[in-house]
Amino acid sequence: MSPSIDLAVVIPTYNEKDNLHLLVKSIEKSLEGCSWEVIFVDDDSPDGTAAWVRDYARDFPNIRCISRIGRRGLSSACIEGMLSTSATYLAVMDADLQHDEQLLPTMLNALKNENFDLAVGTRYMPGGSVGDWEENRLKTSQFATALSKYVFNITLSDPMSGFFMIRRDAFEANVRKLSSLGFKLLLDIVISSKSSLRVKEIAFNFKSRHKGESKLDLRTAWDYLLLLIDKKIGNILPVSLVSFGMVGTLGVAVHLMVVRFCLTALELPFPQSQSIAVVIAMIFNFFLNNLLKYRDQKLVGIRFYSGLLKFMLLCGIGSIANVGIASYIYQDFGHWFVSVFAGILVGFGWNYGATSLFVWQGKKR
Ligand SMILES: Nc1nc2c(ncn2[C@@H]2O[C@H](COP(=O)(O)OP(=O)(O)OP(=O)(O)O)[C@@H](O)[C@H]2O)c(=O)[nH]1
Ligand SMILES: [Mg+2]
Repeated sequence: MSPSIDLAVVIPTYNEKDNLHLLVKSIEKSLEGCSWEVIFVDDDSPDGTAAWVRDYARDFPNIRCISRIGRRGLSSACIEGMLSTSATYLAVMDADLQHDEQLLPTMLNALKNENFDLAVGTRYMPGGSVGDWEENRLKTSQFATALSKYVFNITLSDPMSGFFMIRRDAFEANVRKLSSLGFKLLLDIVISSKSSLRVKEIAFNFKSRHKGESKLDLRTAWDYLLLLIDKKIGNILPVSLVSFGMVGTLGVAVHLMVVRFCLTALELPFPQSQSIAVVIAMIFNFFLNNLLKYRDQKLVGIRFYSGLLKFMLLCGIGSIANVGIASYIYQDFGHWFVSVFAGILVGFGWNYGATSLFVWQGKKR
């Protein structure tokens, strides 16, 4: 019988193939003498990350890959990796060699022998640093950190860290409370556990990404905001509804501002003002939707303009369907509220389904 595994290192990947050889070799070296496995959780990277791992795993059975098709998200990937192992201790780290794998034994020792539940690699303690970050990124990270500390009263110095190790029983006790949205799994765990975990913070220097591209973008910031909202009021309102409401409210605000501007500043008649507002609100909506896609799913260059055209045509059909259905129901039942609501429902259903299928060809969340 093979000995049980002590430590599983879960590594989420999206287009990280060129970092993996060095990463695996560095982990092997730093965990010499421990019983461990590495689980890559890959979201169908176009660069062939998963195939690389499977190839490598033929000779090294303690390396394996979970391939998720049609799915995206760092936190949910890590959670699936963590749930797939029987190891007693679960570490999470990035694939791009920014985290210091030499700290893994220290973290393991803190959980095994010092009675801690969670060991966190922190950049914001003496001895740690964020490396060569630009001023802007540093300020954004500090702001996001301060926001989560303020809203949730967190004492951890670096709740945004993506480098940590947790006992599996502590993880399992909280896993059903996790939001699993976006990038910040540690924050999700800490808030969900209501600070009941004994935490050891260990300073480390965040290195520069070795190879490949960063996946940080506006979508990451949006997901972060949704995570905070979900953790605060998720038990009252589903976060997807809040997010839809926020985007919708912005669209309506733009629409109203344009109508007002056309009526008062340009002194156009109402039908023209309303038509201009419909077109501008549509363009705004397209822009916002595109901005909130994952970096590799955004439409750029010529595809941006052809996407915009498709979006407007499809939403035009949605509007016709909206008016058609509403008028049809109104004729038969004569109830204006039900008719309007049915029209909106059909129009929205069409717009959402058709644009995600035909504009962004979005299979992935
Ligand atoms: N499975 C999966 N992994 C992801 C996803 N997005 C990012 N990752 C991985 O999560 C880790 C962190 O992503 P990074 O882009 O390095 O984020 P970061 O370290 O905050 O940003 P940089 O400093 O710019 O590298 C990397 O190993 C990515 O490959 C995703 O949607 N799915
Ligand atoms: Mg990185």
